[in-house]
Amino acid sequence: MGRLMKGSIVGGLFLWGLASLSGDLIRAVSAQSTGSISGRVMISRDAPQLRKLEITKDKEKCGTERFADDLVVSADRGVKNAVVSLIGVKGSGVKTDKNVVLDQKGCAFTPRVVVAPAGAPVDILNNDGILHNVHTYSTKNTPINKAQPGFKKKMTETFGQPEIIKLTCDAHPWMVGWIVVTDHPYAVPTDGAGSFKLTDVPPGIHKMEVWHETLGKLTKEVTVKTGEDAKVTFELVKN
Ligand SMILES: [Cu+2]
Repeated sequence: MGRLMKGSIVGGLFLWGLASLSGDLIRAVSAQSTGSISGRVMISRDAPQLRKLEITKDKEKCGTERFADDLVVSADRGVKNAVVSLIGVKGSGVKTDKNVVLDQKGCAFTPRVVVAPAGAPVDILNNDGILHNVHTYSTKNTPINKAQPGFKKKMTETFGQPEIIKLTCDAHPWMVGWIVVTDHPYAVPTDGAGSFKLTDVPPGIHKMEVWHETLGKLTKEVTVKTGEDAKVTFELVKN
């Protein structure tokens, strides 16, 4: 190998090393210039008794015994499927390249609540192999009312305007879901423990909102500091 070639390989490796180092540095700096918010959404009193749903058809796919999942509460009062978001904040753009997936599984929307960036494709799946009929109730986005026969495994829809959209199935009256369309990346549903985490939040004082389909809304103010995780607990009142 000639000296020149050897030199250029070494030089190339050096430059590559420098480039990856600067990439790491940029990532580290941007992580350091933001903070995060984590916490839980709780209910003010013990969970109410589960309500039994009446399954009237397609029992081989839908099952015979189902309980309502409009209010799912953990043993220590954490509320699942609430959406925590920042309000009045402009993000650095929402990522619309990844499809949001909403399945119809065992005659239930799964997950029941999804967050969808405005303009992002939402794949509505039907793996039950039976007729579902997706029906949305929206005012800012054009409502959808479409039959999805068993053979149609996927329908892709987009929602351009921020809005909380209720979703039902006209074939199975107990099926309810929600698509929360946002124009910023700071929105997330709570998990089974009622926990949430918002990351890459710009430092400053932010107004936060939690929404839950049966417990309503609550707002709070939070101060986010660079490199720190602000803790917030919401307590939604169940009358
Ligand atoms: Cu259905």
